[in-house]
Amino acid sequence: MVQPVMPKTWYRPTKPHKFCPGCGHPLILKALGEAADELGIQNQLIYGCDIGCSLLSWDFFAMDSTQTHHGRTTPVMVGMKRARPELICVGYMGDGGGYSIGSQHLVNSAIRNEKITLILANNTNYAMTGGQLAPTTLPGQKTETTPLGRDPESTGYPVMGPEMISAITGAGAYVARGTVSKYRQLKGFIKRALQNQMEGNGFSFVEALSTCPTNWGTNAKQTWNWLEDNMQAYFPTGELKSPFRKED
Ligand SMILES: Cc1ncc(C[n+]2csc(CCOP(=O)(O)OP(=O)(O)O)c2C)c(N)n1
Ligand code: SF4
Repeated sequence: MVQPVMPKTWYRPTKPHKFCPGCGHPLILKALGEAADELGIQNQLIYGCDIGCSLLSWDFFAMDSTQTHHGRTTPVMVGMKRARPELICVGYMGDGGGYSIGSQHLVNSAIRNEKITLILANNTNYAMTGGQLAPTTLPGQKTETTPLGRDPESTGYPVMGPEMISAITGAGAYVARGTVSKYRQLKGFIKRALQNQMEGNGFSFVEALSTCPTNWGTNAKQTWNWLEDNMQAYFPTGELKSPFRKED
């Protein structure tokens, strides 16, 4: 029998992915795959994904992967890192998984400065379950559970994840927020978050602003406009904390 030839890259570029057209998840995952390739850590890296649309990546990469209960990717990756410190442990989750049901894990692992890398896709809704309110839903944004628009008086204001993580982590942490509309910048943030773990510095966290046209009910142009005009205006992008910068 002819054995399949593994591609040079550790993600499978020829395998059709299962995300909706226009979804931001595949762009974030492509950035992660390319960053890992460029760092040459394919054989060291272990990938964990959450419940939510992030789980559609469970067999996206040609590498060891695990898929956890909703919000539990962080402690699973912490456990793996503690058991096998030589591995590069990367968790991937949505804003619901990270900032809502898994928020206690995110906060406590950040406070302990666990030496893992987390990447969180912020698409301002609970996508896989049909587009309900998420911790990141913008004020006034319509979702399945806020048909008149999010009212911060009763549901609170959007979680500013990287700002929170930046405040509670100690020295050696790396924290950034990127967006799928600035792919090269996002890939740079993910690469530094991996390098930070490789150097054994501390907790590494990248939030990626992402698109969800299916639940936003937007066409291609409206999707991009919503990301750039509304999300990027509310959630500033850039590095918030970096051991690679002298002033931090
Ligand atoms: C313990 C538990 N509670 C609730 C659910 C239902 N559930 C599945 S996906 C999801 C929301 C996912 O939203 P998010 O984490 O933001 O990821 P997205 O789908 O937007 O990428 C929920 C509530 C579940 N699977 N497990
Ligand atoms: S529902 Fe939204 S987040 Fe999920 S795959 Fe479709 S576009 Fe992407």
